[in-house]
Amino acid sequence: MGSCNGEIHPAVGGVEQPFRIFVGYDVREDLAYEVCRYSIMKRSSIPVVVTPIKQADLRKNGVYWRERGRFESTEFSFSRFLTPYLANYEGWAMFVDCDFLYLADIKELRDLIDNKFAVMCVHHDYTPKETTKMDGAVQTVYPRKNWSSMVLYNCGHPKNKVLTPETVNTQTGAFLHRFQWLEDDEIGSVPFVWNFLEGHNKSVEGDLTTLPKAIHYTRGGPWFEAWKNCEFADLWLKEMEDYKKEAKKKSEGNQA
Ligand SMILES: [Mn+2]
Repeated sequence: MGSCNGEIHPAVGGVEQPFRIFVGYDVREDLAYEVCRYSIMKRSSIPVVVTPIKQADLRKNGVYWRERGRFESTEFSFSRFLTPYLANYEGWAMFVDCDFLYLADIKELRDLIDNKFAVMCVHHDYTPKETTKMDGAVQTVYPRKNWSSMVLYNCGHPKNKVLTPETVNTQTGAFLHRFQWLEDDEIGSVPFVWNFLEGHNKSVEGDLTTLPKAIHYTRGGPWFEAWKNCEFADLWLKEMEDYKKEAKKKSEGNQA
């Protein structure tokens, strides 16, 4: 990467600017959010700022006003597309669902960024087997399913100026989730291991390039009773224990 990195991740006053990560937040999945955030911070070798996208806050600030539809399985089904707006349409920022567990350094993903694209994500070819997900919300099937669950946004790209609060509040799910504001060649691809779908993607024995770098518990994760024995549940539960130990240490430190 070398010199071109300078433009993608500008240093201001000689200080590397943190990589901005917006995480979809749902009040029913607070612990999932905390563990996802913890898993990123713990392994990151670069400065990162993690910000939850909370619908209640967006409504209070007047940037989100659309009515919740029947097919929205989370609070961030649509608000995720505010990422370029929330990043002031500058530089690159990442959006990710809260039901991810990171197992690798986020720098590896950031280093895949290529300015010729407006967005970059895993190009899943995917039809889910379940008709319901998580706690009974209806599972819908559409092209580019799951592409929008982890997206690197080139927030300064002119095409992404379309993603104003007005657009995000009024456009259809198809328009937004299928990236219909973009041409196909403006949508870059990253390896599937960065959005490894639990219950769908598989690692190939002996092939290190197929080991997950970020597990996506898209059907529901161990923080839901019904999914406490899903694949990779042990990894998430271990991370949760580490997060809780760390949080306890911090709160004791604050009291001292
Ligand atoms: Mn998800």
